[in-house]
Amino acid sequence: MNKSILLTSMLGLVSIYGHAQVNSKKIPVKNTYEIKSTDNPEDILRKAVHVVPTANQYQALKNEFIAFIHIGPNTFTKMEWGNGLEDPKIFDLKNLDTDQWCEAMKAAGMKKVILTVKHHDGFVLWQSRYTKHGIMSTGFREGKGDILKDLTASCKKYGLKLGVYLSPADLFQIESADGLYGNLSEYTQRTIPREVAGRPFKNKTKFNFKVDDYNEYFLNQLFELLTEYGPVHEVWFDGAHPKTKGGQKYNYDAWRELIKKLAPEAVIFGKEDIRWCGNESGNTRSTEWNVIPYNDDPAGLQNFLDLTDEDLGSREKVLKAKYLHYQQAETNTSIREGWFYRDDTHQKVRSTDDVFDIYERSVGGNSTFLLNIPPNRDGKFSPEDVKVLHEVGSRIKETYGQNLLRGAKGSKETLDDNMESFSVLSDKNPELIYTTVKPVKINRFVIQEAVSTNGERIEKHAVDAWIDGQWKEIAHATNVGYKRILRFPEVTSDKFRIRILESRATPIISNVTAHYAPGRPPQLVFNRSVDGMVAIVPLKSEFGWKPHGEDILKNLNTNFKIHYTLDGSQPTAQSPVYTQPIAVKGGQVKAVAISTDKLVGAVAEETIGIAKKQWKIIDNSSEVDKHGAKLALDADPKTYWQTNENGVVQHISIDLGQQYSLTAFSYTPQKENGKGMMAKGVIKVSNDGKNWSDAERFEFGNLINDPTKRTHRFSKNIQARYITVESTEITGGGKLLTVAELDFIE
Ligand code: FUL
Repeated sequence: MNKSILLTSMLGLVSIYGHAQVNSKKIPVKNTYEIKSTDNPEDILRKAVHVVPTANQYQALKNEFIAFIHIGPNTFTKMEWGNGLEDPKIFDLKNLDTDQWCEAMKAAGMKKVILTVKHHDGFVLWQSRYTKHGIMSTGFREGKGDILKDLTASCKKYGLKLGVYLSPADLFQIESADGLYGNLSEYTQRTIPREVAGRPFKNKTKFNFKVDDYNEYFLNQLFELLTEYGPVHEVWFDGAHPKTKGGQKYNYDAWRELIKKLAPEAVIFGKEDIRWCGNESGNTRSTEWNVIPYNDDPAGLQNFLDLTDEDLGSREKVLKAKYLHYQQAETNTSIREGWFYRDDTHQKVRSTDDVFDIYERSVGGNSTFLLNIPPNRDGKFSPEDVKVLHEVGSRIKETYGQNLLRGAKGSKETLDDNMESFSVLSDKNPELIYTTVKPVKINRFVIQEAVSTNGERIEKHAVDAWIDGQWKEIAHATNVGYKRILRFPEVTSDKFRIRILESRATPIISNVTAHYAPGRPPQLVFNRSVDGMVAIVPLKSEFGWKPHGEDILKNLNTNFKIHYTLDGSQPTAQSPVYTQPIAVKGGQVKAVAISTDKLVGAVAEETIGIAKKQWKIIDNSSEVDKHGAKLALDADPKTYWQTNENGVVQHISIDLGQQYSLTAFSYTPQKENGKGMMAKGVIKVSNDGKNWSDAERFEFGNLINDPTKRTHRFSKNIQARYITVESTEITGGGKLLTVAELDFIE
């Protein structure tokens, strides 16, 4: 134990500075604290800073960057959500190379991989004793293949941990005549696992639970997964449900008991251990607290709600809590558009810059980064995905592998790379100063609190550099928690200072490092107006950190040029230079920023629909105040058309102004309130605006969790001047339709 640790344990928490902070009374650390009606605000704050991760949660935090794998029938049908009625034979996997997956994940610096062993369609990727709806009924290795088995072996070989995603929603069990989901079976005492002749378990543990048929099925499958593969380090329960039936309930108490016994090292996602960050786009909160207020004791909770509010754990929220519980966030997103592989031509792959940016915001924002890489129909990661994973790994190593404070003078416990030692700051003057041997050029600062022993305390902090004989603030942020990465324009100095501006108790810091990430040309995005003019602009969010009101973007503008192409080819330094919005009739636009010192940024691409200037609405089912139908065609995704709440079948008919040969159409859902998204529909065409015929049906899965623009590619070109989009199913059983934007692509 170092001196600082000894000091805290002897003194407990001391005195008050600046802002309300808790005093010396010492209480034990716990994973959950109940708030008593007699607790005053100071008592509550004291409890808040004594809420710490369990050993499993702490290990999971330390993994930082982990992988998700979505593969299943959807890989072959190109759907986001299956329907449970797929013939297993469509899962036409011929080759499988889990070593190739693991090599790439390892190169990226990932520590764990979670496989969708059963997605919502109910198809299982392992040799389960309890169903035939899965890999055993496919031609893959003559029905003997087992993806989880292959992956377990590859994980061992590459030193990766393993996790399983077992979807509670199960469309096969919902839709089949003798399906178990919601079959209203009786709750009776059942022994888990149920023995199956000829396939005994080596693990002889037995459980007795009072459950119904579907819970028994689910528990039997969990038993197989947790005893015959692994060791399993994460069990992932998705809250998404394309459908439910018969009021089916989940006996989470039984699931929890079985998991705790059979996979004692596992964290449980979607339940008490790990929560969803609230979106699937890789967005992060600027303040992510992991000490979360609850109304009921999470230890006995059956249903955990998705927590999507921007503020989950501020002091204000904490003071109203009935329970305070440590529940860390996982930032889950996909490297590709969608969770499943579709193709290598139209399905966009995130660039290295983009993935690295999400890495810094999520890992450096007190959360874990869970990145999905969907294998292709050849059972491999596609080359582009592999390239990005390798590049991200190198970027992380180059930036964070080198601590530029190494050898500096300053608090030893924060410089020793050891999460277990820490420095207790002074209450009067809560700051840390580091003096490097010689001046260093930096643009990243990393701070970690001693969360496993002393909880989350810091609410606001700033970092200064000693420049021209005085301190100059170079960055500031709110909380810290497990890890905060601060990004700022580069500075060169030999003296840096961390100032804690607000804290719930005496700040206790375990690690501090500084780094330099070479500047990169910015990522680009396209903004398109009704008349077809396309503006190419740097992505704001990446540079949205303006520590002193300096516009970093403006600085950058002088250092790079944007080049673009309109014919689908890769833009290079020889391609036209972008200076002002360009007239684009439709088709593919690609653009890249190249810096004066020849660094090439990530290529951005977008398929632009035909210009909307000539379009006229000839008919629409209804529209409500302020949400007129024309807002679906105004090229502004922030405004939207909304119909009356009178049924799932809603339509809009448009005169495109001339005949087109269309290859695809896109639907952009509104993001304001998640209401009325178009899950299914039909495209109708006409050449006179009067006589219509059905052209093609379409379906968009998973819109509620991922309300992003979706594209449906027509099976063959559609020739039309008049076109109708008609909904046939609305998300969440809704009866009104909303459309932020419609696009048609030539
Ligand atoms: C969502 C699911 O519906 C998606 O298909 C995907 O599995 C994602 C990770 O969670 O809610």
